[in-house]
Amino acid sequence: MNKYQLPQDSKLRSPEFVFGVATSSYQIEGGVMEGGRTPSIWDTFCKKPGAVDNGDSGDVACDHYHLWKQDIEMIQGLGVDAYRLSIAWPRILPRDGEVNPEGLAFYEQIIDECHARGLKVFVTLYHWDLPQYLEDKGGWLNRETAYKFAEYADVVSRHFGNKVDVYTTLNEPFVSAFLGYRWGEHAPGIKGEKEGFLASHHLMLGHGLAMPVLRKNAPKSKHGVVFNASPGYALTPADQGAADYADAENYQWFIDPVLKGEYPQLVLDKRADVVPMILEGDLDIISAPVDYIGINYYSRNLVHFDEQGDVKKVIPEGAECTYIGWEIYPQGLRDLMIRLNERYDNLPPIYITENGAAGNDEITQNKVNDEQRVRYFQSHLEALDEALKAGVRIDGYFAWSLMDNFEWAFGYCQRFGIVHVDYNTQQRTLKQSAIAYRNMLIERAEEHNNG
Ligand code: IFM
Repeated sequence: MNKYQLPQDSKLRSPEFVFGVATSSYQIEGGVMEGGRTPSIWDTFCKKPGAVDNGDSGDVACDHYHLWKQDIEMIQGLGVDAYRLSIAWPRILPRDGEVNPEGLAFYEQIIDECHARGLKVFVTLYHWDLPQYLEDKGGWLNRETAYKFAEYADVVSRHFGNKVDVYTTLNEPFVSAFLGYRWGEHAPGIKGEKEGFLASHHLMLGHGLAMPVLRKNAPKSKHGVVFNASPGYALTPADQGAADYADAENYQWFIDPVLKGEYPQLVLDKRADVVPMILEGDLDIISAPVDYIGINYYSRNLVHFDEQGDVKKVIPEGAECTYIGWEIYPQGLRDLMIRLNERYDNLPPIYITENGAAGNDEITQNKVNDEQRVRYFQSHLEALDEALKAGVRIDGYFAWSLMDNFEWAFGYCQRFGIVHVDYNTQQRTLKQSAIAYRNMLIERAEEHNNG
């Protein structure tokens, strides 16, 4: 297939629907010692023996720090409407309270270049690269970090103001809190049930504190937050409770405080032993109105109760998985959208801020035939169309990722890009999945040009 097919009557064909590509700072930039940047928790974590596959780190990554201009030209060439990137906090505030003009200038040139090329800019403030100096004071286990985050949001949004089309406070607080502070698989590598839940509350508090700051400094931009979400499914009818609990911990724990001003009762009851103390007023802060929520969708959670009554995830026998081992389940995207629409009376518009597949892609004669990823995108766009037809308001879709990059604890062996990166030469090559995206977008543009 050399072009994704969109159904004839689909809202995905409308020029208002935003198609984009996404990246994050630590995963692509490199230049970790340049431009006045100081270490983040990921620089520290990568140095821990065994923490990251193959001992990889983001030291060089895709060298986007130097190649940003050609990368933006490439993004424009894909025909997308928008680019979603993140800002590295330790580039902006390399030391507590010290603003780094060089860091601001680095992102400003990117934003300006995007606009000059007709691309909207979606900026995430926190995609996991917490300054190490804040981790040294307890990181997200320290309530003070939430206030530091609001200060950082103030510095960025005072500088860029309405120039950023869409601001995102946090990317995937589930992952920051639970992989970082509960299961120890991500930076800073802390393991503890109480710690994970405490970090989650402080992250959400940071989001809530940042919202009025962003609105004041950038009144014309849109503001929101991005969640990862994998809908739960019961392995057998007797496991429905497990699926409900999986939903509660996986995404309701993070979305409910924002949209309902409360934490889900299922988690409060089951995890009463570890749920943190929530101070009076916190939930009012966290539930400040948002203009949109972003959803990152990759797969589902098929679950059952084990003999101890714990919720366990399984991959059904024979299911097709991507290279990273995640089941391909496009129907989950449609179901998730419908579940969110049913659960929240005040659901704001949704952006699918990430969706994509990992591969072990090889390049032959300058071509990358990533046919599984092509099928992945095609089937997920169809699922999205079904959700739109079921009445869910979805305003945009971003492929994860623009290019192969540092896939956290997996290092560079998991390739999520629609563009292949040769890490020896930094050569970028459009994979078949990128060509199909571009061709679909060209067709869509022609349709509009022809009225
Ligand atoms: O690479 C990550 C990204 O940083 C956040 N969402 C999931 C992606 C794939 O694991």
